[in-house]
Formats: sequence, structure tokens, C-alpha cells
Amino acid sequence: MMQTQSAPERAAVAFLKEFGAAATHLVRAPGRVNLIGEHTDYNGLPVLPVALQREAKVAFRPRPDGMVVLHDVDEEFPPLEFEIGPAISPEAAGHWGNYVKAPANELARRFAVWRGFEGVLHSDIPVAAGLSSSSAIVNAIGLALAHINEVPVEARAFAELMADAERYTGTLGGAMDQAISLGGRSGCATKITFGPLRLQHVQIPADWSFVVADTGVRAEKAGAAQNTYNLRRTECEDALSRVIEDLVRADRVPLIPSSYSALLRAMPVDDVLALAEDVLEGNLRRRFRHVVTEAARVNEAVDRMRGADITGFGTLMDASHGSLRTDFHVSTAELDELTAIAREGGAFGARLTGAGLGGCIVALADRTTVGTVLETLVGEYYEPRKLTEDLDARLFVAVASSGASVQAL
Ligand code: NG1
Repeated sequence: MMQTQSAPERAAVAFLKEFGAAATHLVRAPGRVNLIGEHTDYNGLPVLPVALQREAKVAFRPRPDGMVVLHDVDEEFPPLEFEIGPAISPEAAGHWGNYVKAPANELARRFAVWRGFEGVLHSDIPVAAGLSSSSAIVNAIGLALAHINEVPVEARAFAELMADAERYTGTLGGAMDQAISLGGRSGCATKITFGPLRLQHVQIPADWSFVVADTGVRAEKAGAAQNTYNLRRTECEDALSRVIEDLVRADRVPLIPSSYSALLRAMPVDDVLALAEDVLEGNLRRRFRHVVTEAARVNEAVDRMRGADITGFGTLMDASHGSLRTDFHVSTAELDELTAIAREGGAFGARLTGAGLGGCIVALADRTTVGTVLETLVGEYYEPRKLTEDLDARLFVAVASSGASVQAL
């Protein structure tokens, strides 16, 4: 069988062709699949993602000046050239270059970053699929610039810095994606908590398989999906403020909580939900209920994983999907269909992963059921839609991988 060229070679080979000399470094940053804990990170509540075997890689060579010159192996993305500084003007909304300018801009605002690079990017993370292709690029470029300019990189502080950086693109995201792409560990899922950022690695039982399946519908974060995402964030904040206002009025707790996590520390979760039922209505009540119940599901899922309780973990994934569909309104017909097919094929549970509104699902199988789950997805979703070309990119088993790194070539 013909050996396909591996991704790092592709970036380095393309570099040689483009710039007529060898690249000196390669930086890699993985995408991620979130197992449970959706739309909780920007509310300061926990998540449980896994860093993937799919990565963004940049072969690069430092420059003596402040220019960044970057090509993508994929010609769909035109070359980019700009000078590093603390107020870089963005490209048009949706342009890939904004994910490159984002870390350059943020690093230059905070550190003496004045040397750029020329480089070639290659990523095999599906774009706009909820697998965090964007944060992988942000992290890879950020790490390259930090390396070249000798910026001290403490992993957790750097993840927070990259999360701030990515908001340059207009999405008011949390810090899950940057943190797992930098700090993931091979063979493990990672429980991430926020304020302060903390990572706890949890070994995935050896016979569990997480299947990632793409609906083929893009959730363009630069378009309508970004507005919905940002609106959800505002709704969650509004819901929390109203609940806190009521607590203040009723003088119910000795210390006024200022965040979801403080509220959940101050009162039992059932009391928090009962209070929200009284104070909130309509969509704000639904958003609040999703966020609070999802956080509880993450904590329980960690226990289920530690106890190798695959049925229990799967049930939590199903509940998470239901909540994202009916309370958070971010599922779609295709996401619902794919999750149903996965369950029908024998998955212990299935849910949309990432922000939703398109993109991927993640389904849990074990060694004996994974083959049937994959076959059922192919037979009932991909074949009828004629989405079988490039199937490996759309349907694969997650390999829990380690976080980003820079190496000299
Ligand atoms: P994706 O699906 O990769 O766009 C987004 C946010 C996360 C998190 C999830 C929903 C960014 C970069 N990522 O991920 O922080 O909020 O949605 O759980 O904004």
C-alpha cells in the first residue's frame, strides 16, 4: 500500500518549496473533542475534553524583523502577511488570518514580541465542526511566537492568554479549547475547572472508544453561529444576575455569590434549580437549567469514568444532548439524527460536541460495539447522503493525545 505523507512532513516539505530553505522548527497543537460539559466553560463551570490526534502544525523559521508570512498547505486559504504589534487590524470576519493575528496581537499587547517568522500551516482538524480547529491554530501560532521571542510560557497562564487572544475574532468563548490543546495528556480525558484554571487528568478505561462523527453541516463561528453563541453567553449572564438579585432581595445567603460556581457552593443544586424556576421564565429559565445541570453531569461523569461505569457515562451523555437540544437550543436535525443512529448501533450514549448548530457528535462505545457503531453510522447516515468520500476525516475514533509542543527540526 502506498504510504501517505504524514502531516508534519507536509508542512515542512511545503515550507522548503515555498521559501527555498528548510524550516528550523515545527509547532503542533491538537484539536479536541469535548466528552461532556458544553457551554459551561464561559460560565466558569467544568468541562471534560480530550486532545485529539488531529492537529494544526506549522513549520517555521524565525525572521529578523516583525513580519509574519504564513502560507497554508490548503490553497483554499490565501497567504497572509502582516507586522506584529499591539493593534493589528483584523481581516474580514471569517478570514482564517484572524486566528493567526489573534495571538500575535495579544502577545504584543503584553510582552516585548518583535520578531516574526515565515511558515507553512497544515491542519487535519475539520473546520467549523466543533473540534476546535480555531484554537489549535491560535495556540500553534502563539507558541511559535512565544518561542521565537523567549516569552516565558507557564502552561495555565498561557492557556488563559490564548483564550483572551481568540476573542479578537469576535467569539466570546471560554478557555476550554486553548487549555486542552495545550495541556492534554495521552490516554486521558481532562477535567478543566476555571477561576483559577486547573487541569485534572482522568485515565480513560482501556476498552472505551469515543467515536467522533461529523454531520457535514458547518457551524461557521464567523457567521450566524457566532451571533447565537455570543447571545447564549449573554443569556446565561442575564439569568445568573436575576437569580442573584432575588437572593439579595430575599436576604437568603450570608455572602452574595457573583458567579455560577459561587452560587453552587453557597446552595445545594436542587435549591438553586428550584429558585430559578421561581425567578426565571422562558428561555432564560431553560439556559440556566442547562448550565447548572450540565455542570453536575460533568462531575458525575468524572466519577463514572474513574469507576469504569460505561453505562452510567453514556446515560449522562444522552442527558447532556437532551438538555442542549431542549434547554439550550443548539442542536439541529442532523445532530439529533446522528446521535440516534449511534445509539441504535449500540453506543452507550451520544451527544453533540462543541458549540453545536452543526459540526460533530461524540458517541461512546466499547471494544465489542465500536465496529457496529461505525458501520451503522456509515450505512444509515453517510451512505444515504453520499458523504462517503473522505470518510476518515468525517468519522473516526478519538485517540486521546498529548498537548501542544514546539520542536527544532
Ligand atoms: P467550538 O465548538 O470549538 O467552537 C466553543 C468554544 C468553547 C466552548 C464550546 C461550547 C471557542 C474558541 N470555543 O467551541 O470555549 O464554549 O463552544 O462548550 O470559542
